[in-house]
Amino acid sequence: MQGNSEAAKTLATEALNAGIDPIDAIDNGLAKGLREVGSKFERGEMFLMQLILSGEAMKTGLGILKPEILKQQKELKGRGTILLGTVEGDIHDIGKSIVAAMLTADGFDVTDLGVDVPDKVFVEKTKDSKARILGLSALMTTTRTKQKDIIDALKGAGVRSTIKVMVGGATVTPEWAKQIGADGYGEDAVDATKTARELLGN
Ligand code: B12
Repeated sequence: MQGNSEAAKTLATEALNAGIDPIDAIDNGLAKGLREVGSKFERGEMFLMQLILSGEAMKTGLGILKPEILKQQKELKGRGTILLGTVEGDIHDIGKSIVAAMLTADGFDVTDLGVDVPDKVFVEKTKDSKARILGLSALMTTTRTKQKDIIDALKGAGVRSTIKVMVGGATVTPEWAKQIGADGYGEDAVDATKTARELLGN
C-alpha cells in the first residue's frame, strides 16, 4: 500500500522462506493491499502516483512469487491452448499475468496477447490458432464493454462456436458474463483454472 517495491520484494521472499503458498501470498498479501489502494483511490484518499507506485510494488513482488507458481506446473501437459489478453483501451496487466501463471501451472498452454489488444487481433488469433479458450481481461466499466464487442466480432467472423470465451477483471461479475453471452467467468486466478477445466470438460 505504501508503494514500496523493496519491501514487497523482501516480504515476498520472506513468505516463500516461511513456506507460504505463493498463490496465498499473492491473494492474501499483495493483491489485498493493491485492492485497498484501488478503493482509496476511488474515494479520493489516494492519488494516481500512489496507484502507479503500488502497481509497481505488486509487480516486483510478483517477480519473486510467479516463478514459484510456474515451478508447481503439473507434469501432465496438454489440457489445451488458451489465448489470453486485456481488451483495447485497458492497460491493467497484473491480474491477467497471475491468471496466465496459474493456468500454465495447471497444464494449459497459454498464449498471452498482452494489454490494449484490439478486437480484430483476438478474432484473427482465434482463427489462426487451435486455441480452445479465449480469456478476456477488463478492469474498468468503460472497457468491459469490449468483452461484448469481441464476442460479437467472433460471431460476425463465423468463429464463435469454435472457441469458449471466459471473462474476468475487477469490474466483471458473473451477471455481466451471462449478459454478454460469455461461456465462463473467473473471480480470481484459482477460479479461472477451475472454469477453464469445466469449459473443456476436464
Ligand atoms: C494497479 C492499478 C492500476 C495500475 C495498473 C498497473 C498494471 N501494470 O497493471 C495503473 C496505475 C497503471 C492504473 C491505471 C488506471 N486505472 Co487502475 N487500478 C489498479 C488497481 C488498484 C489494482 C488492479 C490490480 O492489479 N489488482 C490486483 C489483481 C490481482 O486483481 P485483478 O486485476 O482484479 O485480477 C484478478 C481477477 O479480477 C481475475 N482476472 C483478471 N483478469 C482476468 C481474466 C480472465 C479471463 C479471468 C477468468 C479472470 C481474470 O483474476 C485475477 C487474479 O486473481 C485497481 C483497483 C481494483 N480494485 O482492482 C484500479 C482500477 C481498476 N483502476 C481504475 C482506473 C480508473 C484507472 C485509470 C483510468 C486511472 C487514471 N485516472 O488514469 C487508469 C487507466 C489506464 C488504462 N487505460 O487502462 C479503476 C476502474 C474504475 C471502474 N469502475 O471502471 C479501479 C477499479 C480503481 C478504482 N476503484 O477507481 N491502474
